[in-house]
Amino acid sequence: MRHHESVVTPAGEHDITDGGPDMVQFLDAEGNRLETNESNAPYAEIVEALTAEDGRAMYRDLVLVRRVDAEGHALQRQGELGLWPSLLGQEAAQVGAGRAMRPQDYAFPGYREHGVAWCKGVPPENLLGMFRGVNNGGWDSNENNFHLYTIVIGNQMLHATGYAMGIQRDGAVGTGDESRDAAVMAFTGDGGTAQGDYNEALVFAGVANAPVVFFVQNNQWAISEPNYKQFRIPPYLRARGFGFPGVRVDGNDVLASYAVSKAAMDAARAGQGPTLIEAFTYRMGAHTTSDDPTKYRIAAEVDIWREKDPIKRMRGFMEKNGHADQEFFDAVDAEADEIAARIRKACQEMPNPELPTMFDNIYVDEHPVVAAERDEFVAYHASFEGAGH
Ligand SMILES: Cc1ncc(C[n+]2csc(CCOP(=O)(O)OP(=O)(O)O)c2C)c(N)n1
Ligand SMILES: [Mg+2]
Repeated sequence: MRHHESVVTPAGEHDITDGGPDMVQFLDAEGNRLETNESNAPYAEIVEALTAEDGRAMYRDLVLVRRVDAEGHALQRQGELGLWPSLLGQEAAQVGAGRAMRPQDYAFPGYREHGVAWCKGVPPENLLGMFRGVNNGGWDSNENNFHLYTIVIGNQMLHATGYAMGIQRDGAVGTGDESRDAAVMAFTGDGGTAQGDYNEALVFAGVANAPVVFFVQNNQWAISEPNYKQFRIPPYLRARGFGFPGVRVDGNDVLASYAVSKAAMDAARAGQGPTLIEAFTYRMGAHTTSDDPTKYRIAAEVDIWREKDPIKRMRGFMEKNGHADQEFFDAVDAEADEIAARIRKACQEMPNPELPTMFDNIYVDEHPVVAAERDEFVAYHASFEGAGH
């Protein structure tokens, strides 16, 4: 075994902390800029074109997104939300991808993509309503080209491919007009790659040469299922079988995530078809607030990944290169506090919906079973009246 943390399984050796030599990386864990090598060379030009100001903007995104996420977690623990899926540890993967999208590009998220939502301009307080149970989504997908969260694992890959085929048919691919050419980014996790929907979507996308980038955040776990129970070879290598390129990128390195995502989205918009990006990262927290990961994973694994923290890494890079001073870092922290206070207030002030509205919009026409369930539910709630509830 190369690393003590490798897991040897019937499917071979799985290293859950080291992405291997194919992984595109520009910054090491301390924020040192890595030399050009075979894996990162195709993307070096994109990174070189970034300015110190671009770096500061990315760092700000990372910190603010982490703070929004921490607030979501706290609000759940205080009883204000029913559930919260944390993105802790995956900020760089998401901010890199999100920043590679243009306004006309469309994102199809799962349920953990708060960082992509942020980059697409969805107000963070709008993410909370669904998890508070006061609405079924909380934002207009077409306002920011950011689809509603999808809980059904892998389902959004089909939506994404279909949407991308629509863009093709609209003729908004490969025209050379930067404000018109569009592409789609579809987000799922390592577990999502085992779904039928995912595989069907990739078959269609490949055959149609559709303008879609599949962005798989491999955070090593699908609730309690580790990678080795989901696949024998990693997602980026499986892309070849669908007929398009696959790239593994360091998901904790925002520069790498951005560069690989930008190259893939530029290619898709230009009519060169899909790319599969596997962002190798780690879910630092629980699956959701309903989960206790200490039941199925060891603390040593989490400790190894803590060292690879995406914010620490970017800050190290900026400090080493004199791209930001203490005043900047303090200002970002202060802004994070303001946003946290704002979304907390917004959450607590969200009006409760009328009770039976959750039974609306299930069928176009009234359905007898749904109607019976609604009546039973309303009667059940009415039974508490006068009982102090
Ligand atoms: C079709 C379907 N099957 C099962 C579930 C239950 N479920 C919710 S999250 C999850 C794991 C998903 O893991 P992964 O794709 O790796 O994403 P992550 O949560 O790690 O971001 C499962 C099995 C579901 N929501 N949908
Ligand atoms: Mg996962």
